[in-house]
Amino acid sequence: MKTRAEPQLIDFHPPRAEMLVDVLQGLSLAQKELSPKYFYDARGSELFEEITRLPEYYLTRTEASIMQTSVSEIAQRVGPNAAVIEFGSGAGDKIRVLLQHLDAPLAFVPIEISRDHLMASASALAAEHPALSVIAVCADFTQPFELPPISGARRNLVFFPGSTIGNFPPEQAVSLLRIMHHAAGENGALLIGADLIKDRSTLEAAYNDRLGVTAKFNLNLLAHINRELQADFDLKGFQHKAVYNAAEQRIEMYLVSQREQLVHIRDELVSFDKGERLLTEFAYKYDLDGFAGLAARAGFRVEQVWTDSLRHFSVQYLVREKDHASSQGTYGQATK
Ligand code: AVJ
Repeated sequence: MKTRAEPQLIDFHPPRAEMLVDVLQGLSLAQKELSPKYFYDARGSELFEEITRLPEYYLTRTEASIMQTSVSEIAQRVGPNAAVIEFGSGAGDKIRVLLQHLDAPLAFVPIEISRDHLMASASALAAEHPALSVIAVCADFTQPFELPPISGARRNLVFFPGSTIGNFPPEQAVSLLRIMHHAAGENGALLIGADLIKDRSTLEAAYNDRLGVTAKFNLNLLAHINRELQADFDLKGFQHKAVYNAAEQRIEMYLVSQREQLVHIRDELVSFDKGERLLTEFAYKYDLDGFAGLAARAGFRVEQVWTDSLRHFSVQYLVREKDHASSQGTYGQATK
């Protein structure tokens, strides 16, 4: 007999046709590109979990330690009876420490494109917190989607950890922050992880690990496209490359074509020159002023910043600026 209600699922999972159009569009640009959101099939999610445990990849563990030491202060700021809305909840590990410390949270709304991850983590959290109403939303959060109505919460807290904001160039980042500003609602707040600018060698090592897990993660994008769109990328024909572009304050990840080659994607042919670079990901790095500037453009004011002793990473508490134009303005797509 079932003793507990399963979490409610609201499904906006994008159809495969959308991925095909998006992939072909990216490959038709002079600088060919693929969206980093396609990294995360089942294998890609597994490889990312492996990345987070690498000695060079300081981001996840630094953020986790900041959360551990600051969670009481964060809970104090949030106050009682909050609804927590997590963008890109993944396997659902990051929310635990927060939910354990918040004062009687009312609802948890994870938004995640991988339905398997979403349902597994939503069910587990519902079981751990019987009083919490868990509403799982399967969606690509860079596209417009409707949040379910959450009644009775004193405040919405949007949670966006991991420096995933760094995947988006400034204009798109502001659009995404506006979507979160809207989701936070009146009196709402955003708790966000942002990776900080540091020396090149630390940054580049984090994206060029010795074991080659990041290389596998990058190449798996092609395997995902092969499977999902019946394409024939030769994974041995491309090599992983990650460099820090200091002028743009971002890591750039590429797959470099090892020879002249043709790739079929359904009825389309895409050609690569030898040495041609296919862009797969940006990971922007911030200084505190620069990030506050981005936040301000989306109607947020930075209320508190927590960092580690090396100032490698930041967790920031942003509140909605009263009467900011963007609360009524556009909060459309974060990508193209
Ligand atoms: C999950 C987007 C924050 O940019 O550091 C890790 C993804 N890419 N290694 C990042 C990633 C290569 C990660 N984010």
